[in-house]
Amino acid sequence: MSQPTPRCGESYPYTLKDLGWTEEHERTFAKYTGPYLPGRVACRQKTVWDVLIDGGSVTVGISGALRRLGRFPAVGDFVVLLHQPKAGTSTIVDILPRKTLFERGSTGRDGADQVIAANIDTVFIVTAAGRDLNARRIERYLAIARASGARPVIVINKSDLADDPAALAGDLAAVATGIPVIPISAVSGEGVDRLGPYLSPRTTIALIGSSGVGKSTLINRLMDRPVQETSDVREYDERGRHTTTVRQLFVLPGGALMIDNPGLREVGIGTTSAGIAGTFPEILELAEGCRFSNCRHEGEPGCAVQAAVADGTLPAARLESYRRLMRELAFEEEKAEIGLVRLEKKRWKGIGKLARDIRKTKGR
Ligand SMILES: Nc1nc2c(ncn2[C@@H]2O[C@H](COP(=O)(O)OP(=O)(O)OP(=O)(O)O)[C@@H](O)[C@H]2O)c(=O)[nH]1
Ligand SMILES: [Mg+2]
Repeated sequence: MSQPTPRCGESYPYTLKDLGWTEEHERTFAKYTGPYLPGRVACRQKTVWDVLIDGGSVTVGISGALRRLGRFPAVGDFVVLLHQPKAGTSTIVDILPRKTLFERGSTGRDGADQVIAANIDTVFIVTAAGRDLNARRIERYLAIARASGARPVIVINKSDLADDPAALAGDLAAVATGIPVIPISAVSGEGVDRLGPYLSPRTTIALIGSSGVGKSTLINRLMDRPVQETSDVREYDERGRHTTTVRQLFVLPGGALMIDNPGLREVGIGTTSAGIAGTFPEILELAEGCRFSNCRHEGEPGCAVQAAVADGTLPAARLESYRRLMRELAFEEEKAEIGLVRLEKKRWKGIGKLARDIRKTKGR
């Protein structure tokens, strides 16, 4: 192995099955005959990955081919390692097909860094009683969680700070139709047992939310020991200090796999409308009654959605939020299209150059 000691954490004496390895993975992996090992990515630090393997872990790099293709393994990925003990190296050479892919949308230029985690069953959208508890932010998180294919659960932490903890879930009732909303206190432990049904062995849960909401404090409580650093929020605006800087997967004592993430600064909506559709079901249902099938609910005649706002059935803030996310989606789609055109032009330039080089060689 290139570096036997994992950099992001401790050693992991787990079997592949404990890590969520299934028969389907086994079938996909069967084509690799030779010095190959399967594993699951627990942590990534810029150019090295901690990979959990049967009974241990290794810290490795990725093959040049994966790098050239821009295929960077994410935390939670099942990967194929080319294991060459004689040469003292082990390298990730492939990523097995992902069941779900959790991305934060296109907010930056480096697409690879937009991936939050892979193969997630459940996303705990963590917010906290106080300033972070904001319906618009939760709608946005719900849209990207739904787009990933994972099941979202809203966790309202710091219930011990609320004047009326029982009313916390009610604050999100309008935006979280059909989604479990669970108030807890990671510090006192109140309500944490209600997370139990989502923590079955071998299921993977990702924690997402703003910095300072208590994601790492929750991990420490569920691990029964301090595995992650935590730090106070700023008093004047209740914002966190971005204490966690790398994503990391932990195996909880009960056997569930949980990924702690750095606090998200911004969450883009990405280029898929599926998440938005699932987040605003009542608007989509109302839209069936609009006169025009392509109605954008922005003043068109015969708009059933705006009629619902006018008669008080639909809160105006909810429609505004839907419109904002749809506008963002249209912008992201346009950006992605421009990006594709550029890529295509670059490719044709490359092919043109290759053809000129061949002509030159032949002419000689
Ligand atoms: N009162 C109260 N404070 C909490 C609770 N959970 C966490 N905190 C405090 O909130 C602060 C931030 O907690 P962290 O766990 O570091 O927050 P985080 O979400 O991991 O933050 P980042 O790593 O920056 O993304 C710490 O001072 C915690 O002690 C809670 O249930 N109640
Ligand atoms: Mg943290």
